[in-house]
Amino acid sequence: MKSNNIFKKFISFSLATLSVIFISNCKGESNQKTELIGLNNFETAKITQTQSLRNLAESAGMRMGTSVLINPLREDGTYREVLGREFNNLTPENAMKFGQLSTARGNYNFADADEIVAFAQNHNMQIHGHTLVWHRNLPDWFKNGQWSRQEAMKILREHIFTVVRRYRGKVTSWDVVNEAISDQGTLRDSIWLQTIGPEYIEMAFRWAHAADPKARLFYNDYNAEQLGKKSHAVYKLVQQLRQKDVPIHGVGFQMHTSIKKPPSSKAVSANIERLEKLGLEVKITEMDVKIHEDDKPRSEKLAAQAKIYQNIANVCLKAPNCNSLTTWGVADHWSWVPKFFNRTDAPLLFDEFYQPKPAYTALSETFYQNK
Ligand code: 9MR
Repeated sequence: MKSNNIFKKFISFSLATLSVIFISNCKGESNQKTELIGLNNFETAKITQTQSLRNLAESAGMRMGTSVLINPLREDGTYREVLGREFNNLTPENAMKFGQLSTARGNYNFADADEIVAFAQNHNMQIHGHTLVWHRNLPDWFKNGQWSRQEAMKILREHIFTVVRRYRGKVTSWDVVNEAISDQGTLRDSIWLQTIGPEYIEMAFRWAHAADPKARLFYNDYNAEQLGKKSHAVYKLVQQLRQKDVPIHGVGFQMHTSIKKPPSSKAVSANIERLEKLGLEVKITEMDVKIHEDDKPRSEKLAAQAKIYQNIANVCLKAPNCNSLTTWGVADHWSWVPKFFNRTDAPLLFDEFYQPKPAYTALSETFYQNK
């Protein structure tokens, strides 16, 4: 149970030893566990039941998620195995974006998204849909067209209804609007703002709610996790939405971060807390921690990275309105980071051989301690 530490008393062995269990287990050597650490039967049974990250997270009252890409899901058996074993929340990294789904007006290809949804259902995972309204990854036919306000509204409404209706009852929560605030804390100048005006945001939430009244609806953004210009603007936006009775249930903190600029736990907590007072949930939706900018030895960088994951998990565990932590990718070689920044990096929980990294162990320990 969240914020219940009664099982702490079982942690009579060192955290380092605990890491051995998880790592050996991930390598499929779970039968060596008892000999490795000399636990009594009761303690061993406890760990065996909760050995994957998703199980550990669940017993701490949280969900452990990752984004998923269609290519490795189709082509890489190890990817599928790690995905199904370690995570119980899935966010399609690209497959549900407007630009991926729609090749011509009114024309949708749901093959990739359907496959991801089927995988999640077969593995008893929840799906966080991403994302209905964004200024990027739009279809060319829409980007290149000239639209009146009425037409743009019709397009947005049709898009939201088509996608949300298809996955009604399957997608538990949606990033309805993504990154609508600029880094300066103003409304981002996007095609949606230009064609429809600022009301596109509340329209999107209302339409998503009408299409699936049970889905939990989120506003999602980056660099708005701590207190500052941008997060204040996000706060103001969602506060206004609440005041207008717009159906919004939470805010996604993307949490793309790095060991050079680690987020302050205190500031993230304060931000989560003020959103709680508005009656809003928070999800950590796209976490990754870059290590490239630092010249220290790799082991030190991985330890610093582990600490950041652990701190954010702790912040979320302590907050009654934060129950989910999602990483933006399963393993380092599938991360968007090296491609986007054009340099090598290792921002995720598993390395390119799908071996768990210190960050994985740190999260496991944190969830275990918070059962
Ligand atoms: O990781 C995603 C990458 O594969 C795509 O090319 C890109 C454009 O669609 O989007 C990346 O994911 C972004 C997410 O959708 C929104 N927040 C920032 C993420 C990283 O850019």
